[in-house]
Amino acid sequence: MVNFDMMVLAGDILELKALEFFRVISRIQKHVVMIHGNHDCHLCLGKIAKKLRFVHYIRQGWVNLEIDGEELTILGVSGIYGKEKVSPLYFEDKHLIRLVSKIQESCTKADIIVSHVPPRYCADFLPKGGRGGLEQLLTLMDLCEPKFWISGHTHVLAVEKRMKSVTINCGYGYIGDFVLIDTKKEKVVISRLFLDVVNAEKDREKDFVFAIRKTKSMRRISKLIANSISVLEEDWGSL
Ligand SMILES: [Mn+2]
Repeated sequence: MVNFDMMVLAGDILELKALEFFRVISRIQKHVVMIHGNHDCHLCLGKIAKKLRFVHYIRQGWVNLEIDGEELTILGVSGIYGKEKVSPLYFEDKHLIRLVSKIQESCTKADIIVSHVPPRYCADFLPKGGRGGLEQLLTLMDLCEPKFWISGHTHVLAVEKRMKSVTINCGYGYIGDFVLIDTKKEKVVISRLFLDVVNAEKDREKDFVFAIRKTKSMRRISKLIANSISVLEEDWGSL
């Protein structure tokens, strides 16, 4: 419905449905920048990005892309914050400190930052009121001065201006929330498509939690699914 040059996905993208996601994404043929959330097979995202040259997966770092004649640096922070949680879906202070020193060494400024969890007071409204953003992420805002900060996780579609940045929460993607950004005119449109979703949320949540409980490890289930992807790689070629 919309002509665009780049799609940014702010995490909680595929849960465990790697092949379905691959089928959709492989048809896009435009740059896709994605990070993982706390409901994603992160190994699958990595594999998909390796397979499709226009798809870029960032764990904690950045990519430089030329989009419609414009050089853009997009910095990504995957996962959510959790102290001493040994899981690839969480990051700790030490990961942020590592990222900050990498940025300082290379004097990197970012045009766009994408993180699954929003920074504090930056389009971080919670569905039942209050704010759910992470204070530590504001360091990246000071350092990189992004024009746009895109996040998700808190499920409330919102746009707020903070310092030099327009901060955007893209809300609940699978019920149709989306955001269009014109980087040149610095214009943002938030919108919702009304999709026919029948109580999908509870089942999806249940599937995901059940799969993790069964294998007792997110790392293990990610590996299992990612391995099934390589078995099916030949099928992917014919899609
Ligand atoms: Mn999330």
